Amino acid sequence: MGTFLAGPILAASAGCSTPEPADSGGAEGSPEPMPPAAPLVLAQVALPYAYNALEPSIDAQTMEIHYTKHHTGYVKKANAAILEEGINVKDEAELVANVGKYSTGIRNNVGGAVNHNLFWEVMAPGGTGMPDGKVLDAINAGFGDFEMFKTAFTEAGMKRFGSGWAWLVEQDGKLAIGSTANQDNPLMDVSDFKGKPLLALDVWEHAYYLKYQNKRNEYVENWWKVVNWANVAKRMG
Ligand code: MN3
Repeated sequence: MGTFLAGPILAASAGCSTPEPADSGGAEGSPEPMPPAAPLVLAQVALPYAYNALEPSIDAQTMEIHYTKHHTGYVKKANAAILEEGINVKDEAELVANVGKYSTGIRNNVGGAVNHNLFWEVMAPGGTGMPDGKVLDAINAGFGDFEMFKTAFTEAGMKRFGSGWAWLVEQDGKLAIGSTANQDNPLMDVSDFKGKPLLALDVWEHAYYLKYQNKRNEYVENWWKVVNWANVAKRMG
């Protein structure tokens, strides 16, 4: 019997080594209990570049700790909580969109897993220069020009008190800027800022403190140099 590998989502599957929960009785009142579906396993994306590849904007030590400790931790805790709480959803999108039905641990750790998967992919060594084409058109239409967009997005990151994220999202074909607290994501039912994420900036202190200490503004200013606009374009509908 061969190993079934459908892609990176299954690469981290813990299905074989994880014991079944003791109470596998299925839903109450089901006449014929279905065999339990394999639980959702969230994957941590491979970092698309080396830890030092975003220097000098983001230092190698911060990247390594951020990826291997913080992000890995969120993914592990999310997957443990999915099993522990017996969550039965068809995919990550369904879980994110209904996260309010579950525990705070699910909300925080699933958010941490998903948000960082996006964060790594919207950065690239040396950045990709200015956005162009449909991204620039949408930015100009939404915010006036690129500088005005940059100012508004930076402000969203700077004004987020404590830990959270700044976002560029698509809402009904238009772009919007906002921020969320903690690990909330604009696709979550519980988020007070909603939309389809195109660009994300982590403004938790763990994302910048080793290099920038309390100077979040310097971190954000240097982060613009590593934005992967090509990926933002891919994400746009
Ligand atoms: Mn982080």
